[in-house]
Amino acid sequence: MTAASRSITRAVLSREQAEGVGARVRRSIGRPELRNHDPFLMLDEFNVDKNGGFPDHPHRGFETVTYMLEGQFQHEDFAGHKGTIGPGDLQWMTAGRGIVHSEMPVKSQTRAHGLQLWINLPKEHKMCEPQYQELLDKEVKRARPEEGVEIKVIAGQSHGVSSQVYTRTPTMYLDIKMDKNKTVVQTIPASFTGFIYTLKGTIFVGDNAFKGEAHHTLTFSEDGAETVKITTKEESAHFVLIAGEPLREPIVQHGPFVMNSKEEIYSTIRDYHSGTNGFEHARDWSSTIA
Ligand code: FJE
Ligand code: FE
Repeated sequence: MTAASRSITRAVLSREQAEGVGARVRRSIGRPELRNHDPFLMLDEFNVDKNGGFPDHPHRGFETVTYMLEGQFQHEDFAGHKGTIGPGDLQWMTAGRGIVHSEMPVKSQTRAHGLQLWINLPKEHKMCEPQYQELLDKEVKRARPEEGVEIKVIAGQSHGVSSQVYTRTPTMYLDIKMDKNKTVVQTIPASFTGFIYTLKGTIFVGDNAFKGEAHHTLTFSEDGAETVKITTKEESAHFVLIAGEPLREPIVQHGPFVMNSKEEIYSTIRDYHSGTNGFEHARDWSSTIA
């Protein structure tokens, strides 16, 4: 007997909205209907032309995972860390106690398209040293459970393939491409919450084949089922499956600062403005790419 699949509890369409400077995002997690899908704070599918971007801004208390689909993005932070990521590459940034950075498309490009996920950090990691884990497309391992199904294992495990990314909040992040008329059954830890965000095509999820079209967030039931079954019919599909262990801690968010209490937010704003407790480099810094 095969175990029951997680089912879909809701489907929410993400329409484009303005964000950053001249950027457009389809917000998945983080929109009013999908606030704080613990441990996830935000998922944006971004489209930025060469004149837009996300110039100098801070973060504290969580991680940002930037995954490029098309075009090139450059980043530069207040400690001199910089780089460029292209199609299929990813940057897993642990902001911890503090990062100030700029995230901008490479100017010669016409458009940069990708996903940015915000993962909350547990209390004991919120003030950790910042860390970057950068992976090029060719370094991300693939699972191929059958012909016509390709699973890029960005975080966690799929069909015997494990990601090398270190997660402080246990997270599964899979980029899945399926030809038409395929089925994949993915194992998910019973305690994880999760969702699918669809990029292209139409998929059918769970034992009752819930239909999900492009640019929708499909949230998983929290019933302890340890698999999710996904099928394609007449169309091929491309989507991401994201799941994680809920932290079950208080969340107090003030824009790019996410802490456990109001007092911690007040001290974060003080630290940012006075350049203390991790924001020392913020004192006279401005990026060269913004
Ligand atoms: C922002 C704080 C932020 N979506 N998608 C406040 F951190 C941001 C921000 C982003 C962002 C960056 C990328 Cl590369 C992709 C994103 C929000 O940097 F827009 C606001 N308003
Ligand atoms: Fe940022």
